[in-house]
Amino acid sequence: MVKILHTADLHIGEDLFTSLGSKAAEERYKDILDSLEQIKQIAVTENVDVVLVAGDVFNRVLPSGNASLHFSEFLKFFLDKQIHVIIIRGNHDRPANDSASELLKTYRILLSRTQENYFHYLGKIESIMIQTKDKRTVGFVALPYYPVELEYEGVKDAEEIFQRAKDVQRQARIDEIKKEIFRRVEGERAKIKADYYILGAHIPIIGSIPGSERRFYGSRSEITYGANEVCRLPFDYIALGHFHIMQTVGSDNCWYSGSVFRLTFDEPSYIDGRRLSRSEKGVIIVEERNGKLSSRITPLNTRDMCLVHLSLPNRTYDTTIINTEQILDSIMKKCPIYEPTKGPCVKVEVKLPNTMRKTFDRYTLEQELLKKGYLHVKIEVLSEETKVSQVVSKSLPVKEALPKYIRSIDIPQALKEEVIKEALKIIDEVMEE
Ligand SMILES: [Mn+2]
Repeated sequence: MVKILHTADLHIGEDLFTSLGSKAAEERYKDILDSLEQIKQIAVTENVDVVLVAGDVFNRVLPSGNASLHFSEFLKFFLDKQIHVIIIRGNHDRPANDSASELLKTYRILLSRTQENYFHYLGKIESIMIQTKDKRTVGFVALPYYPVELEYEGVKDAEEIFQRAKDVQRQARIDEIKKEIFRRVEGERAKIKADYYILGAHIPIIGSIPGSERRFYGSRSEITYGANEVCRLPFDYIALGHFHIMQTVGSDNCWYSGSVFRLTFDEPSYIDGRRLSRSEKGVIIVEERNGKLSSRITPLNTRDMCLVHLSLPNRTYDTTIINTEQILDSIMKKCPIYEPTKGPCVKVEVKLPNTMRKTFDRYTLEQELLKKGYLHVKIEVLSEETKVSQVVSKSLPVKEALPKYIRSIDIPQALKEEVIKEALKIIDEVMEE
């Protein structure tokens, strides 16, 4: 029997929480350790052969001593039990230049001969084969995150003059790179003779859900992939990393395991009291069943994060005294506290009439919510009268679009012309470089 635990995006690091108060920051860092602990237990209970981390072990290339220590302990736990650990390089693991060495590469040096056999850090398109406890063989091919700079080589000279030509050329260049990437992946796959084949990839796939509600439609700054390009590759299972929402892509054996805890309000557990089953956290167990690999989710218990929208109209509330109790009630309904020891983080967006803005006591509300047991409170006040201006047109040159946009926003007329003048000056300066 073959059993693999697929996880990704551990993002171990305190630096994620620097904007929080010290107590909340400490608790949030413990959330990461708590998830790592749960993963260890799942691996033991399920008796897995391999723990596959599909990229982004640390939150930054140079992790803190703490982050490094805690990952080392996590790693040692598996290696000592002769469980293979395979790590694919993610964008957060990648040093700024290729001559620099990432910390993950250096771990090998410290391992004993036995541990060494179970630690596999794959930083390029490469492959390894492992043998499971009952002598089945599994071939793993790595497709790490590919750096942005690759795309721009060779298109720089054309950049300023022919916008369209640039896009075409750029796309052609990316297509070429991708063709080469797939050629190498399939080459590595063909090199191995095994019972099963698994691809581990840290890549953005178009059409999947990165974190927030909307889908990912591509980006100009990185190599993106189509689900059909990746999931059709000849593998029994494709273990994806990079996007933080757990989801299948393209087919049943092509999964993003998602992050192991909620990093930001972009992956909320509740929106206005509605539980988002989509952003549940977990790891994926891939196992052999009836001669093929199938997958199932094992949940991780993580701290809740909620998004709450409040609208406070004039007539319900006195303009000078805001009924804090009433607001608290409504927030607590929209962001329930189920485990007092694991108080949720809550982001409250309050829509207020302009007349109430000055009297709205954000500080007291925050303090009251903390007293109720929330770990971290973020309050954003929006004025009801604020007009949201539309960005004019995608096809308009920036020097025309910007003045048009500035003229459409709600600021004094005299100021507008001033702002436009400054903006155009900056654009000219930037474009000269
Ligand atoms: Mn990533």
